[in-house]
Amino acid sequence: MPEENMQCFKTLEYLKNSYGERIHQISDERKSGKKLVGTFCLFVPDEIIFAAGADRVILCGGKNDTVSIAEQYLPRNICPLVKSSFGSIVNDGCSGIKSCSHFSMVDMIVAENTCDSKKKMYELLGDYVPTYVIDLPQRPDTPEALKYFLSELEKFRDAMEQLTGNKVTTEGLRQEIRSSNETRQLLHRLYELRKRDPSPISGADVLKILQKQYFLSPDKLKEYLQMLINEVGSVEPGQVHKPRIMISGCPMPGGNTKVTEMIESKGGVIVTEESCTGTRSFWDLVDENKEPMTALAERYIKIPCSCMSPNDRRIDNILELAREFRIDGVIYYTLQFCHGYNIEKQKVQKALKEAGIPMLSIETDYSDSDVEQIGLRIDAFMEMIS
Ligand code: BJ8
Repeated sequence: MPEENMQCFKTLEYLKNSYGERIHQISDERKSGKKLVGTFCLFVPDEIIFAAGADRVILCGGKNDTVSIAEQYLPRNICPLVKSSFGSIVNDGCSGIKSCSHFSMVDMIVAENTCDSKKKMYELLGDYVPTYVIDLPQRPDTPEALKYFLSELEKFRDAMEQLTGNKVTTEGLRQEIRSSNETRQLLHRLYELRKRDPSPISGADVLKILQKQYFLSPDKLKEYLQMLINEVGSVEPGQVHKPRIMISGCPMPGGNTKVTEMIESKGGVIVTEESCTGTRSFWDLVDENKEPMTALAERYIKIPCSCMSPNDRRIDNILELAREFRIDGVIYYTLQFCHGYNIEKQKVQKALKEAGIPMLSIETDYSDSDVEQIGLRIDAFMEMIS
């Protein structure tokens, strides 16, 4: 956050320069025959990809400049995340817009059946990159759903074995589960520090590392997280209370920092995010005592994405986070044309009202056209909750 009395963390400076290093690592890996998998969603278990000896990068687009490329192929009225992602992949450079190098390096996309826009985008992406789709059951609380999801993960494991030529062993999966749980625990420690009042780190700074969570290698991510925790943990306790904000709703992939920065430039501090670039990505651990494939299926099917129905688990999580992080107000953040999160807003609003927690709803895209109008609404909200 570009605010006086906020710390500058060295870790985030190093993180800023991590892109080139990671690209070198990936190209060296590819030269030695290692496969690279691209993903778009939390429902794809990293553990299976790594246990097969492949690497992975996230392909979700958060930049506005590739949206116009996608609009040559896709309808305008779909969410900017899908358009930006698609635009980055199909961009042939003729438009003069440069896509990040990793979009052109993946050997296979591993997709999932979540929202309609993504499902249909994956059908088109198959023309550009081999695309494997995990079929996700969307009524997660039934025993049949778990059984079906487990069978889908088994098929996915087989597909990874075929791609890499490596066998996924039970021991390999156990090791990857332990490793991913270590990352989740580090993120819990970082979020524990955000419970202080005032928070020793801004939401904009936490977002920088969360946007790289599925881009960096797991080892590098752990190294950065540990460094950041050390730095944040040694910040002197501050005195000035700022309105404590929770963001809830759509993810904010790399390149998209608009609303986060606006909230914090208006005097609030984001202390937690109920989002896939937030707690949804790490809150639950995988049970290390169970048979690994079953444990993965049980953990991943519970992710409270709005593509699930019913999705009451999400409301419970929001209320729990609001209590734990002593939230003064929630900013409900949706991307335009994201029907799932837009419709679920009604239930979230009702639950927060009953709990006496104020909420402001912001629906936006990746452009700057609405910055002034959103700024005025955030100003009024801050005044109300201060
Ligand atoms: S688990 S939130 S990463 S699907 S914003 S593309 S939902 S129309 S990103 Fe997501 Fe997985 Fe769910 Fe998380 Fe569709 Fe909405 Fe666009 Fe979205």
